[in-house]
Amino acid sequence: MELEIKHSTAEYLMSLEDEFGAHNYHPIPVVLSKGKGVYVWDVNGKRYYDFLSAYSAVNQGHCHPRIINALTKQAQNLTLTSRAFYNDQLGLFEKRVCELFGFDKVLPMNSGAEAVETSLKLCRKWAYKTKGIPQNEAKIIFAKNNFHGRTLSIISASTDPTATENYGPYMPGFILVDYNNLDAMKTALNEPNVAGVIIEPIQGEAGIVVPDPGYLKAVRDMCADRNILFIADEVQTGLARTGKLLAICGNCTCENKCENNYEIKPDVLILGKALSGGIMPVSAVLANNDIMLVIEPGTHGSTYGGNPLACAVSVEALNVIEDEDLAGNAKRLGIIFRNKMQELVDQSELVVKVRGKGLLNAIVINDSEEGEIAWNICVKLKENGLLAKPTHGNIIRFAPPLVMTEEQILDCCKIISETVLDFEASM
Ligand code: IF1
Repeated sequence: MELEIKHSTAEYLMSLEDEFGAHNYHPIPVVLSKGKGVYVWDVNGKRYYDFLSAYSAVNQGHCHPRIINALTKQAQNLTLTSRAFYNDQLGLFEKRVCELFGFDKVLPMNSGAEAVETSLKLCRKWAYKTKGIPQNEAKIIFAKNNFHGRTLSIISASTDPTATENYGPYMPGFILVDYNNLDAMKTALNEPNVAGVIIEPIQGEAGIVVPDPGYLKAVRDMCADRNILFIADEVQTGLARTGKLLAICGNCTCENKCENNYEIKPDVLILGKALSGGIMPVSAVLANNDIMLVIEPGTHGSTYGGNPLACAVSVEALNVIEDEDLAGNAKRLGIIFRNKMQELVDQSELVVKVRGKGLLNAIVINDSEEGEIAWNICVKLKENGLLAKPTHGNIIRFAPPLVMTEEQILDCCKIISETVLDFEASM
């Protein structure tokens, strides 16, 4: 009995990670053992609102029953074949994804970073085979303060020292421009041999940075005018998170032109995270035939990419997004959330700004770059039953599962406001 209790204690489990795990994260001190919908429970049975959603991978809520059923049903039959053979789930997934997002073809991968890498390889190959850029001269434009993943190529375009230090030498052929600056983008687009632009419709890790209305559409149009690929990284912003199926919209099937329907259709679309509802790594790159078909058999792939288990899970994860109108719910609750946070901004000296779209939001704390105050507020939020984590020091990201109810979001706003104001009073 003694040993059993020991093995389940939070302290013991955290000590195991410290002793046996690489120290590549600094988690909030809570040990989770169960998740359901908008809630997670720690090993002591305490319940929390999950306001991070595994960085927007759990849009459908933890352990959604329909997606778990799809997982367990497929897991009884066939989980992995490799792409050396066909399987009876991949084509169904590809059809579903292409018709939902309006593209001719999809290339399935696993992590978001793998999908981003795939899009960069696709862009370069298209540049050489179709656009006619001289071999090894293709340039791809990234926004400063971007986050597209952790591979050596991707961090070669990062401006975040913590992501890049001591990882050189770096991948050549990348140009960096200020985000949300059309003049800077135009100058870069006029450079020779530019093949593509890869951009987050809202910069997540940078602190939920929403560009000015018209910016994305203007970049998209400048790319089209110059035969340069516009690559949208919707790994975090996609799949209903920002109140629409895609943050750049453009693929909206709804009649009403919502106020931020940018009417943008990217040349290449990157999806990940909630593409599986938080069950397993599933990512995808979508493009039309004139771009996707530059990749020929044997020139790109992955052991698990397009595995039948991932395909069955992903189809149901997409069905849930549509059937439960998660985009509409995110849009509606996001407005309520930002209004409540604006009330907190008005009351507090600590909170200087709220920003975001749908249920991808953040508050900016009047704090040092290190973000000690933001971190301590998150520890207090944890004690008060809500889990969130600062991004980039003084910014606290709030991204709950999109299955939240109005009652729950109001309860969370109350927890956040009371926690911040109590913390402020104690300073
Ligand atoms: C970590 C950040 C978020 C992403 C976008 C591609 C990827 C991500 C826009 C790569 C991944 C994750 C990675 C995770 C924390 C989280 C994150 F803080 F790192 F930046 F969400 F903002 N494009 N984002 O946001 O997808 O390979 O991870 O599946 O690395 O700590 P992945």
